Parts: sequence; C-alpha cells; structure tokens
Amino acid sequence: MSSGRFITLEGGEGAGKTTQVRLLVDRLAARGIAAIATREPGGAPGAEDIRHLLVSGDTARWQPMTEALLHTAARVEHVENLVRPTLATGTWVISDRYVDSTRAYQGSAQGVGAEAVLALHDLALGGLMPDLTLVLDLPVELGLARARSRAGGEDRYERMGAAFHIHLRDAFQAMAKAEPQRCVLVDAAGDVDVVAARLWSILASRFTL
Ligand code: T5A
Repeated sequence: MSSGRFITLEGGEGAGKTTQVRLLVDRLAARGIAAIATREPGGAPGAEDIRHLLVSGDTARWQPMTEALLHTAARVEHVENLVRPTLATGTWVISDRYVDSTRAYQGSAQGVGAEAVLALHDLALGGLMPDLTLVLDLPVELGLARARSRAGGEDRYERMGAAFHIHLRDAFQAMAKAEPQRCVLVDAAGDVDVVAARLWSILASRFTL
C-alpha cells in the first residue's frame, strides 16, 4: 500500500486555515480519497494537553526556547501517534499548522532562530516534512479581525501585537519563496469558496486526484 500524502496549511492568525482544512478533506473524500483533518499544537491527547499551556495565559509566560520545545514536544505526540500511522495506511493527513509555524513564530518572530528550530525538528522527528505546504497569505489586520470574530479564549498569540504579526507574515512569505518545491503562497483574501478553489487547483496540479 502506498503512503498517504501529508499536506499542511500555514499562515498568520485568522488566515482561514481551519476552514480550508475541513473543505479540503471533504472534497478529497468526494473524490474517493480518504483524508483526515488535524491541527497543531494538538491532534493527539498529549499534544492537546500541551496546547493548553501555549494558547492561553499571559503573552510573556514562557521563554521563547521553552515555547519552541513545547511545540516540538506536542509535535512528537501528534506525529508518532497520529500522522505517521495514518499515512502508513494510505490515508492523507491535512494538518492545520506544522513545523513551519514553529520556524515563523518561535524561530523568527520570537528570536529562537530558524536553524535552531530545524535542528530540534531533526532530533525529535527525523526532520519529517510535508509533501505540500499551502501558505495562506492575508494582510495582518484582516486576519486578526477574522480571528477575533471566532469564539474561544485561545488568543495568547493574537495578543502579541501588530509588529509581531507583521514579522510573522514576512517570515511565512520568505519561507514560501525559499522552498518553492514544497510551499505555495496562496492569496487568502476573498470568499471562502474562492480561496477553496485556489487551494484545490494547486492540489490538482501537484497530485493525481
Ligand atoms: N503556534 C502554533 C506557534 O506559535 N508555533 C507552532 O509551532 C504552532 C504549531 C494556535 C496558535 O499557536 C501558534 C500559532 C497560533 O497562534 P490556533 O487557535 O490554532 O492557535 O490559531 P490559528 O491557527 O491562527 O487559528 P485561527 O482560528 O485564528 O485561524 P485560522 O484557522 O487560520 O482561521 P479560521 O478558518 O478559523 O477562520 C477564522 C474566522 O474567519 C472566518 C471563519 O469563519 C472564522 O470565523 N473565515 C473567513 N471569513 C471571511 N472570508 C474567508 N475567506 C474566511 N475564512 C475563514
């Protein structure tokens, strides 16, 4: 049996990742391709416990390196308990965020360093990377306004200030530019259906659907 495809959606706050992950899974299913939706931090019981430590509370509650380690620890639980076993059955995995978020948030915006984050990723997970990463790009104010419109108190990163979010957007854009074989920068402005059509046409150009 061939391995499933591993696809990640990345981008700043409120870019529409969660919405689009669900739509992609539904559309793949309609084509007869089994796929699951998952997210980071989270996606496995231990990882969801760690998520709670990261997405709530005071913005300064952790040292940046501690955050990088916590996100990496959550990722180990997620990948070893869910992602790798699922891919091995031939089912596709569509994840709302992955290591590129740690590179952008902790590595770049919080100053840990992108190389340090990748070194941790190599050590913890043998450097497992997605087959395709869709980087949803949106002006910061629009993304934050969308994020504030959804319910829930998991807003620790949203509260980190405009300069932080502008830095993040630059970091995601730079990553997409530097790794064009794996990453595609996608305009996330416009209606949900319009963005979904953009993503689907990228998948169709990369994989047999
Ligand atoms: N983090 C994560 C790190 O710092 N390091 C890491 O390594 C990792 C993995 C996770 C936080 O953790 C940080 C980044 C995050 O801050 P989260 O709650 O999962 O926390 O945060 P986000 O991933 O940013 O989730 P959001 O819900 O804020 O954004 P999404 O998923 O991009 O957007 P979505 O789909 O939930 O949409 C937000 C709202 O906009 C609407 C939706 O209905 C929803 O109300 N919407 C649209 N409205 C208009 N037009 C469209 N096209 C729309 N698409 C969605």
